[in-house]
Amino acid sequence: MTDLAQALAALEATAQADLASASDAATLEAVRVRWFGRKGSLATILRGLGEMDAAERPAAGKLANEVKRRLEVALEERQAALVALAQAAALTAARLDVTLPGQPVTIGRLHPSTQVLRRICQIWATMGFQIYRSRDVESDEMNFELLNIPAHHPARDMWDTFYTTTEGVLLRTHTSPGQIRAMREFHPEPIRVVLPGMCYRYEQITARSEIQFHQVEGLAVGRNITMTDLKGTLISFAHRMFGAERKVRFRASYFPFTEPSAEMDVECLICGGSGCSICKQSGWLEILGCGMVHPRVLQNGGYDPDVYSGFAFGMGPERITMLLHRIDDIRYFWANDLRFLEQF
Ligand code: 2NL
Repeated sequence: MTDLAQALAALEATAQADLASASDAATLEAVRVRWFGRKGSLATILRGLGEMDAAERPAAGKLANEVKRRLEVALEERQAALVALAQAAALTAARLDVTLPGQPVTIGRLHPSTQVLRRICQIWATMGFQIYRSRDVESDEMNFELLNIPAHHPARDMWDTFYTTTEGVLLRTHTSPGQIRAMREFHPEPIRVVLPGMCYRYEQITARSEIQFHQVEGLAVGRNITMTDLKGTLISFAHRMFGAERKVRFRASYFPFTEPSAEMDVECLICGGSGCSICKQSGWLEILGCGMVHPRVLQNGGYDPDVYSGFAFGMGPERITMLLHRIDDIRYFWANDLRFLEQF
């Protein structure tokens, strides 16, 4: 009994010293296995109890269990202490000064073409034109045939149009095919729509022409719509877009899908009409193309040209953006250069 008590006291003292000196989780785990494991010293002693006299066994067992209990408590305390130490060390290592100023958040902005595109659509919306959206991938029939652009027309050349590998499928070269779709959807009701969207042309990229760009086209179809309606509506648009004081003029032009056709100029935004390099000394800037919808195109849209008439127009927001902001190279629009984009 005394031998056992001495052995237990010695074991406890050594084990406590071991626990106290374990300075990290791995060492502590090795200590735990050494003393508490199935082949550990405590287990060996507890197993020895079985061979004792029955009279001595209860007291010895109580003593051994007390030592075991104390050592278990000491192990748990040491584990908790090591976790706390590790946490404190991690916090010190990753010290954060919450009084430092924060990282400035860079706020994105709308692309200049998007800004102008939205302004244009906003004006048309207030004038009662409904925004209509249509697909970028079109059929040859919608993009050319139904718009009165016959097979031999130069615009249908391989070098002007992105054709896909599927026969008769292409990237729209203008938003007009969407107008055919709008007419076919709404006829025989009168319609007023604007169609904003991306267009594609397979051509040399230069300071003045890109292979993809936006277009905003508009269309009004109804009974008794005249060239006077076209002029009044477009003049009203120009005054809202560029200022009520700005002069406007129409010049005769040609488009396959309108007859008669015209182009609208506004007094130069830069020089006010006195002549400068932007307007090439003419005092005028070309803003859009327009005309009375060709009877064949009306027919293709489902409207009887003997009963219905309409006007249409098309403009390029990139070109208008360039004039408004004096941007001299259209390639900036797709260059993704923040020094350019951040100016708007
Ligand atoms: C331009 C000229 C124009 C149209 C587009 C159109 C559409 C249909 C019927 C008739 Cl469905 N016309 N669109 C008409 C005249 C001119 O655009 O220079 N755009 C940038």
